[in-house]
Amino acid sequence: TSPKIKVDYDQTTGVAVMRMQSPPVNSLSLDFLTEVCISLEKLEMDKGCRGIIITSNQPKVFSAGLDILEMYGKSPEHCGEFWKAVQEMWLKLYGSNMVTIAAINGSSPAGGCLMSLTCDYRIMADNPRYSIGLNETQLGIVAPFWFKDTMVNTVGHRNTEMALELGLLYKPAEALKIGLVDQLVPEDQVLTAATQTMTKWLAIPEHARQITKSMMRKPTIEKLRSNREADIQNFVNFITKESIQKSLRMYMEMLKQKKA
Ligand code: CO8
Repeated sequence: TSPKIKVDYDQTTGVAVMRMQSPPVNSLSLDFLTEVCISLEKLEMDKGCRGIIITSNQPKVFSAGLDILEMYGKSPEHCGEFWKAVQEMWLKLYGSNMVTIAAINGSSPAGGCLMSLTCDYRIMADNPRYSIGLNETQLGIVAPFWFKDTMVNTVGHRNTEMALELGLLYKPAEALKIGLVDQLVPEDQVLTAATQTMTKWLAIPEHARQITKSMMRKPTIEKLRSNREADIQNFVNFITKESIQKSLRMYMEMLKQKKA
């Protein structure tokens, strides 16, 4: 099978571009998450690598979020393994010492939004057809505490409360207004803008920046790190409930109908 992640690492700048290329919509399957983590580990081990830009090679979509098929009709064991991989990706990205920038060149619901929220900076294509947000409640599921925490750390309590309860997906202009993304640029300039921003961030004394990032994020990271097993158990109990499985099925049918 072809790689779901393509990494272009430029040794002269110390910047890697991570391109997600898992057709059709870069949904975060177990295989995909595993590949992301392996790519990140490789980059972390390379002492010369100082920054990562995450973007999509798929048209119109950054990432459709967690692969719903990994949570539907699967055994508790599988769900547990899947959830552990989701945790792992978040821990790696949110806790990364490197400068991370999301170049959001398409829609980014749920887990896709979470992925971009783990970055230090978010640049989105200014295309009103795209949207971003934690829309979990619309699927009848509940964003876990660490999804919520990451959102609160970015847009504050009130914006998060409203966004999460209503499962809001924001158009780029609205996302910019609440600080869910930091910058909008024309679609063909997302990567250029990300590269420019990266240069600015990498000009800051590295050690000071890293300690500061860690200081800001550590309490949120520790909260999950010290509760991983319970969080997995919680997810498995929730997602395998008959009523939740039914919600997921209805949501998938809705996605298909929208298409027809
Ligand atoms: N998982 C699996 N398959 C998906 C997903 C997904 N997340 N998203 C889309 N697909 C499938 C579609 O069903 C479709 O399949 P098929 O070709 O067989 O009909 C194919 O991908 C293409 O999708 P679309 O035709 O819809 O493509 P568009 O380009 O029109 O739209 C979107 C792209 C905007 C990404 C759209 O597909 C979409 O809105 N997808 C759903 C996104 C979503 O709601 N994801 C939520 C996932 S849940 C999550 O991430 C966090 C869960 C936290 C768990 C908490 C529990 C305790």
